[in-house]
Amino acid sequence: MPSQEYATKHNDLDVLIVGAGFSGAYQLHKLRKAGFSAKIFEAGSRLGGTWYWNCYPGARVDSEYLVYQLSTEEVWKDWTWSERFPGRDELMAYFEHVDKKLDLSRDICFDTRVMGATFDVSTERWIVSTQDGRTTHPHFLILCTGFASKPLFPDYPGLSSFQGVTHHTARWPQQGVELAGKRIGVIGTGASGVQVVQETAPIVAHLTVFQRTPNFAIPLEQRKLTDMEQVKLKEELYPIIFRRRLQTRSGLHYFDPVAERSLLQMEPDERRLLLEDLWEHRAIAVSAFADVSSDQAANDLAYNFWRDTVRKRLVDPKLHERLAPQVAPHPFGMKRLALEQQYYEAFNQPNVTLVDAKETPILEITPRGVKTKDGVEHALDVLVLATGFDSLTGSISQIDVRGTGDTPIGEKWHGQGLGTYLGLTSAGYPNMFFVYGPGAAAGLGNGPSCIEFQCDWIVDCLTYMRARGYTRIEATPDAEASWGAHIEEVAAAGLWHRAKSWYIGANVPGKRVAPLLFTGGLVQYIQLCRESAEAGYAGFVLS
Ligand code: N01
Repeated sequence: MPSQEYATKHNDLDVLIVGAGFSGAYQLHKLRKAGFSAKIFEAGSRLGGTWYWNCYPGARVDSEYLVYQLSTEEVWKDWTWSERFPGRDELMAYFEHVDKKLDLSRDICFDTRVMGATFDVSTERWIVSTQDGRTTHPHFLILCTGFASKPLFPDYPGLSSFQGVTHHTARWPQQGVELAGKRIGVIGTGASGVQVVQETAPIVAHLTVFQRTPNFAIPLEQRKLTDMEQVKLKEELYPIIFRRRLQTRSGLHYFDPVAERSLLQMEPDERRLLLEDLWEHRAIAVSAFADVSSDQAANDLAYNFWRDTVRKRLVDPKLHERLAPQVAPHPFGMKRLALEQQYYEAFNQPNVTLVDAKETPILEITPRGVKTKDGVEHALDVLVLATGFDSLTGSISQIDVRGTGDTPIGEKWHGQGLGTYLGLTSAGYPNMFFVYGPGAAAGLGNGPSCIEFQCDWIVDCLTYMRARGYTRIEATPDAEASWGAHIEEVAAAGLWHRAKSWYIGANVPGKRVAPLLFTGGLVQYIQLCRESAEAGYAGFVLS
């Protein structure tokens, strides 16, 4: 059926996309190219998704520019990066470039927060409502809400009584906050906290870092890029790099040479030499050995090497046990390893205090600052909440999404456990897809690799339906149950359950604890999604 006719017959809009980050932008572009009418509703005021919201000091991507971009030639052919790991401002400029090249904004409603979506069985359309009172009836709903769009706020008593300035890193004011010469407190030492600490330590009067669990941070290995090297890469390698992204476990452009090797079975001397060499050239690979994520003894070896290396950077021996403890509080790599630049050196500065919030927990926030259990009141001007997100499911369940059974999707997931099929859909919620969310190979590797695959899969699926006159698609409960069991089974082979991470929902008080993503890697994920499509969308009912 020609696309115009399809759109007319089924009234108004084919697809409403929620969210204008990497996934929303790419999804809109590919849907329009395939002849579907599509719009994006975006709560923020500019294109960029997570990069719009996370404008805190020091925000920077930890995936290399070569893979952390769209594979669309119109976009990359005349865009030049300045750093290997671009900062937030450069990423926002990149999104402006994407917008200009793909002419996206004409189909995006900014400052439009979607509050609810209900599937109308009689029309087979979604009724989508926004905060400003608008209602839209798309045939398909695609939630490009990412894994981290619902910030997690701590519930300390007195939080609102603080008379200084308080902001969550993911709700940092777009105009910035004056920090130079002030007394700053940072709660949380995940990737966001690490970046705030290393960025602000050199400029503030005093920095107090409230750390509950140490981050096992790894050097970022930043460097400036030249225009020439990018010209050469574009001429010779870019298309190969984008193809390669889908052939590797983490969506990167290289096969990790140590991914097939056992750290445990190596001779001690050989192990030591290899770890030192990796640390020098690509430190993150210390966590990439085949057995580090699945065997505690191998994991301990990687951790011990990391611990001893980091300790050498800390001047005060009292910091050793706090930042790089003798015994790891959780397995290495089972909470996301932040990539750092001079993070540990910040703690050597006289104006930086590390508060161990396990030993002396935060009791309350007072009008003057933060009070800890030892009776100390840490006086502050600015309090930074780097406390993370209700990740993966929270991005979707913060919207009141109801399918055929009138159950909000958050209630379904809280009550019955994570129900997704292929990390793309959920049974009982027809004509709805989500990208880079729960149940997918999201969050463990390079974002745009998984995102582009999922968005292309969805466009292919809608094209298939259009060609055959199908108007409704829904995952079967059986397929969903098998996918859920598979996710659990794959995760159980690793050490994931031994860390209180957002990968398993353990970072949110009261959240059901279970694997929230597919830990088998991108290649396997792609294969399983393709198998369903090639079998005429096995696991779905089409009508
Ligand atoms: O959040 P997190 P994040 N009292 O959940 C602590 C991506 N990202 O925003 O570990 C005291 O990792 C909590 O302590 P604990 C990346 O995928 C990427 O930093 O639970 N502390 C932890 O230290 C990342 O993994 C980039 O004991 C509290 C911290 O807050 C994901 O986003 C940059 C607390 C939260 O860490 C999330 O990172 C930034 C409480 N009540 C983010 N509640 C890059 O690309 C929580 N904490 C570089």
